[in-house]
Amino acid sequence: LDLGSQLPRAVERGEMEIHYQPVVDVLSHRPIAFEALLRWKHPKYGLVSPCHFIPIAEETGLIVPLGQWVLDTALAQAQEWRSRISGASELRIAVNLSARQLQDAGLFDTVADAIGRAGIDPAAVELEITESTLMKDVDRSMATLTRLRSLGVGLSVDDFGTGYSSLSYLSRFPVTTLKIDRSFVEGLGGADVHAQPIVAAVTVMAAALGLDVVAEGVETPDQLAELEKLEVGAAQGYLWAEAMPPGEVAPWLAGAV
Ligand code: G
Ligand code: G
Ligand code: MN
Ligand code: NA
Repeated sequence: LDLGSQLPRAVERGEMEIHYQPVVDVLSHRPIAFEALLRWKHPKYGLVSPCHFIPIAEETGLIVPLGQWVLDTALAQAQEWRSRISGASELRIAVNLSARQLQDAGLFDTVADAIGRAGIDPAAVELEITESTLMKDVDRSMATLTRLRSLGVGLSVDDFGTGYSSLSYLSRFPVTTLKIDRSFVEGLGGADVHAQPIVAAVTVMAAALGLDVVAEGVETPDQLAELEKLEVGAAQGYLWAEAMPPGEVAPWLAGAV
C-alpha cells in the first residue's frame, strides 16, 4: 500500500472528496453547521479515511496545498448552500486544520483568500484545531490564532479533553468553541461513571469562559438526553448522520428542517 507516492497526484486527478457531517442544536434539533471531512476516493482501495493519509500529508508538507484546496472547496460549497437552499442561510462550515498548517506562514492569507473567493461571511467559518496541536507551540499558536480570529472566523478546540491544556492558556487563547471528544460522549448514560461529570465540568467551564460547546460522536438517544440535561449547546454524530457526499446535503436538510 503505497499511498505516499500517489498522494501528490490525487488532488489533480480529482480523487479527493469532501464529505460533510451535520452539527445540530441540541434543543431545537436544527442543523447549525457542517464539518468538512476529507476522503480520498482511491481508484484501487475505495474511500480512504484521512487517518491513513493526513499523517503522510503532514510529513511531506503536502497538507499545505491539500488544506488550501479543502478550505477553498468547503467554503465555496457552504456559500452555495447558504444562498440556494431555503432555511440554510445561517449554516456554518467547520474545517479541520493540522499542526503543519498552523505553522505555515501563509495560513492567514490562505484563509482570507478562501473567504474572499467564496464570498462567505467570515462569521460562518469555523476552524478546528486539536487541543494537542494548540499546545504544541503555544506562543506561535497564540499569534496565528489571534490574526485568524481578527478576520471574524470562529476557532474550535477539537478533541477537547484528550490533551493537556491548562485553564490559564485556554482562557487566553482567542478560541470560541470547545468540541468535547467523543471518548467522553461515548460513556454518557452508560457504565462509565466518569463521563457524565467530565462533560458536565467542561460545559460549566465553557460557559464561564464564554465558549460554545459541541459534543462529538453522539450515537444514541440516551446520550442526547444526557446532553440536554447538561445543557450542552450543540452536537454531532451518527445519531443524526455520518459525513455525507455534497450531493446528499440538500435532500438531508429538506428532511431535517
Ligand atoms: O472523518 P474521519 O473520522 O475519518 O476523520 C479522521 C480524522 O481526520 C479526524 O481527526 C479529522 O479531524 C481528520 N480530518 C478529516 N478531514 C480533514 C482535513 O481536511 N484536514 C485535516 N487536517 N484533518 C482532517
Ligand atoms: O477529530 P475529528 O473530531 O475532526 O474527527 C471526526 C471523526 O469522527 C470523523 O472521522 C467522523 O467520521 C467521526 N465521527 C463522527 N461522528 C461519529 C460518531 O457518532 N461515532 C463515531 N464512532 N465516529 C464519528
Ligand atoms: Mn474535527
Ligand atoms: Na474531534
